[in-house]
Amino acid sequence: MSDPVLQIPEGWEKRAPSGWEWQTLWDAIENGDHVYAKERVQQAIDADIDPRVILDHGLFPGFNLQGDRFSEQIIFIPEMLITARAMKIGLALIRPLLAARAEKPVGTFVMGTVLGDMHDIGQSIVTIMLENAGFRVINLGTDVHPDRFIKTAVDEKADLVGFSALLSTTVYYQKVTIEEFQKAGCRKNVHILVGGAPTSQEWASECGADGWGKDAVEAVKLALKLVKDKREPWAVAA
Ligand code: B12
Repeated sequence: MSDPVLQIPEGWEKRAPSGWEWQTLWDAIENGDHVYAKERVQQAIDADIDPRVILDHGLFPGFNLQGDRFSEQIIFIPEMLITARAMKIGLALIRPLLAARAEKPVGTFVMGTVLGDMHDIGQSIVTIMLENAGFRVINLGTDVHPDRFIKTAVDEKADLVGFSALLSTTVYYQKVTIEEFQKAGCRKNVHILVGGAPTSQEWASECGADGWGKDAVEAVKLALKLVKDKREPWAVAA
């Protein structure tokens, strides 16, 4: 069990909306108890709590706490993985609720984490927010080879493509993947966004992306702006 050095900061109780018992959900995520986390998220949904509130106030506190412990090497991969699994089960329950708010698709977005990188919590959140804003999102998951990004973008006639990377060793594949789009002759058909903790606006410009999203909110703003600026249409198959 994790060292109690790091705790959920005081004040979370005051920030979280009252009238619902959040602590048990924080604990379930922190301890990676995915069965109980799922039950509590479902109970929050059944209590008509806004899914964004469940994400921000229910899922993040326990996840961020474990994330900080992982960074401080107080816990290691196995503990972090079970917390990530509980987080993802919670995300999966709220995802359709947020997507259902959207009316008609504003564009098609292909999202994935680049080659060699297994981190997918951040890009899953961006996906949920994009769906909430009306995008049809095809999420390719993690460790995505450039060819797969290209094939999916072509097949789905994507308007935008997003590459997530969390490791300083894998951000390089954002650049490589953009170069592969160029070589395949389809860079002109899509807007490309990059994101993930080690990225920046400076990096986005350097690697030839059309934009960088610091977080999910920025990513959505940028995607909504770019989708209005049409790229060259995809060729229609004969
Ligand atoms: C969870 C986690 C894991 C989990 C991943 C589980 C999963 N399913 O994702 C596990 C345990 C598997 C893991 C493994 C490893 N990890 Co790790 N991991 C983390 C941790 C704790 C949290 C990452 C996260 O989910 N953050 C929360 C999300 C919400 O934030 P985010 O991803 O940045 O996303 C936001 C934005 O960046 C943006 N965004 C994200 N993607 C995109 C995409 C687009 C297009 C846009 C526009 C925006 C956008 O929007 C998101 C939402 O706001 C971080 C440390 C930390 N505290 O951040 C380390 C961290 C990223 N891991 C790290 C390391 C070193 C590893 C390992 C190499 C460890 C090891 N020794 O094996 C392995 C690598 C495995 C691999 N090949 O990928 C280092 C990376 C250091 C570096 N700079 O390279 C970190 C920083 C920890 C540390 N300080 O040492 N990890």
